[in-house]
Parts: sequence; C-alpha cells; structure tokens
Amino acid sequence: MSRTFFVGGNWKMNGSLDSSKQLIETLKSANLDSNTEVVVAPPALHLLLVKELLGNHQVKVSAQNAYHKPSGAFTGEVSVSMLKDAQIPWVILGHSERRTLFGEADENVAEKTQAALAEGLGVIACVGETLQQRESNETVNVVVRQLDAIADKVKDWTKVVVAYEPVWAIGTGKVATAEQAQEVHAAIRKWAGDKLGQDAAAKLRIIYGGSVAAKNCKELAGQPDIDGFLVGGASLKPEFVDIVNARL
Ligand code: G2H
Repeated sequence: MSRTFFVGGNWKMNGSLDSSKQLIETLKSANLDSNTEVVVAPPALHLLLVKELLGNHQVKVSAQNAYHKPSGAFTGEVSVSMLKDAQIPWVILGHSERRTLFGEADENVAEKTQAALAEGLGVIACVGETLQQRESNETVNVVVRQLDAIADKVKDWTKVVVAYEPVWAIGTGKVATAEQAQEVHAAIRKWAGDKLGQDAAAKLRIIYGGSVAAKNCKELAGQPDIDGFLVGGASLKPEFVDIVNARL
C-alpha cells in the first residue's frame, strides 16, 4: 500500500506578517517533491494571508486548533465552521501543547475531530506519551487511549492523519530514534487494523513529530510505518524544504 507522504509545518505561536510572507516566498521558490503533500500551519491571525499568498500552490494551509461549536459566546475561539467558510482545508487537533498547557482532554480532542470532519476538513490528530509514561512502559496504552477516544466518535478516518509526537521529543532536540518511532507507528497501525479494519489501517497516514530536522528526517522517513512528519522549529527555517524532500 503506497501512502502519499505528508509533511506539516506547525509554526506554533511564532512570527509576524512579514516573516510569514518570507517563509511562503521560500517555499514557493523551492523545488518540493511533487509526491509529498505539504501543509503549513501559521497562527490563526495569519491564516488568510498565507492562504492568499499560496494561491494554487502545492502547499496548503492548516489551522493549529479550532473549537467544535459552530458559533456563539466562546471568547477567543475560532470554530471549525469558520475554517470551512474561509476555505482552510486542514486543522491540527490535540497537539500536546493544547493538551498540557490548555487542558484539552481526550474527549475534547475527539469532539473537535468529529466536528472538523463533519465540516469536510482534514484533521491532523496528535497523540503521544510523556517521558514518565514512556519510562513506565505505558506508551502504547496512552496512545491507544487517545485514539480510542476519537474512534468512539469518528468512524471514517479517510481524512485523518495521525501525528505521533512523543512529548519528551517536542522542541527538546531529543528526537525519537527511528526504531522507537517505528515501533509506536506499527502499534498505531495495528490498533487501526483492529478498530477500523485492515483497509483503513493500510491507508491511514501516521506521521512523526518531535524535533524533526534535516539531519534526522531521512532515516525516520525510511521506516515502513512512518508516512511523513509534523515539524515545529525546523518548519520556520529553510531546512523545512529538505524535510519535505526527505524521500527524494
Ligand atoms: C512537535 C513539533 C511540531 P518540534 O510539537 O508539532 O515541534 O519539531 O519543534 O519538536
């Protein structure tokens, strides 16, 4: 089963209108592997600018979060319906920074995923364990619990990309080894086979996130169950192009 390689750039809460423009200019002038699906996720305030600058380019735009209710008294939130209205095709949900810093529980991530898919968006659904959980051999249990919560509400996973991001590897420079990542990706695919069926599991894209850089992406990309990356820090640098091209 060949799955289209998927690379997302999660810009997090970084940059300015000017630096966002520059990043898009760099991407537009680069030679990107045409077989890789690429999205960039700027801060919400910059989404429409980035979308307009990209036009019909291969690179598409993603939000970093959204709220599941369509509208109403939810100060500070942007809804999945608003993303649909603005033709933003992707949204990252359940990132560990949302879970840890903003108190999002498995249930919240699941209801957001359900709402985003109902609006026709693609979802990059993030899962991953903390260092303490890894050291107590709970990695697969944690990831399965996070995925089960989504699967309780979502039956069709065609437009879901699962991002496995071990929390201990995020922004720390401590990348999981290719073997560590592959082991968890294989466990996620096994979970998908049991829960969603073998066909859905074979088609499900499972991407890795956590200190991905030009220097480590090729080895990770060579693993059979690693279908791409969610990139934070390095997506703000020209080396993002090398990561997009990891399979070349
Ligand atoms: C993990 C990743 C992007 P970084 O959060 O989602 O960030 O590559 O900086 O570890």
